[in-house]
Amino acid sequence: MANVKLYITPTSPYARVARIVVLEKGLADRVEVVEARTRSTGSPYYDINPSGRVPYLVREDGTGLEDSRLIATWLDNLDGSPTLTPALASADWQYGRLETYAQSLTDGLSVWVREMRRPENERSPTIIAHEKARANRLADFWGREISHPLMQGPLNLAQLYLLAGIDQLVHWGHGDLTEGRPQLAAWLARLHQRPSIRATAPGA
Ligand SMILES: N[C@@H](CCC(=O)N[C@@H](CS)C(=O)NCC(=O)O)C(=O)O
Repeated sequence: MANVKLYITPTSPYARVARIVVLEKGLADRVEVVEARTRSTGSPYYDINPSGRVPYLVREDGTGLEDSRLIATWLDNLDGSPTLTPALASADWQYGRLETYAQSLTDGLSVWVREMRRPENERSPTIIAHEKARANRLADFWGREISHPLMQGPLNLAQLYLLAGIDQLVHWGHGDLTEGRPQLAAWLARLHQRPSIRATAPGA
């Protein structure tokens, strides 16, 4: 029976990371996924999570956890054998370096998508240009670094943040960062075959 609640929106890349972890760890029976109404004045969701952001997880004892990394780490540790959240400070710091670069791309793309969803006369060309340039620099970085064994090996959060960011951009019709980056495209196509990733695709 589901006694943990995970608040999401269907298109949030951060919520998607948490949803994939629920599926990958076989926790679908224990975690109820609830759609939250974000970004709307007076939403009842603000009484549940005052920050108004998703993902947000409420444990059996009523404790609420915000932030995809914290939530993913909590879920990954429930069975006592975490697999998806290697410590940021592990060995030579390569994992932490990759995860934070992946999150940096997704953070920037979220800002970009938010701007593009505003009515045209409310958009900031400066922010759009800034995020576009950042995304292109980081996409070049990922075009090279995607061959790193940690990105090609067993699933981890670095891979999930990168995937969720790239897919989010395509979903809103703002371009495909894998275009002209064949290794990145091949990596993404491989991940798209996983059931947890298909089930959580924006708009699925
Ligand atoms: N660092 C947070 C970011 C969460 C976040 O910004 N979520 C967005 C959706 S993509 C949100 O809830 N926006 C609603 C709002 O800003 O009110 C995480 O990793 O969970």
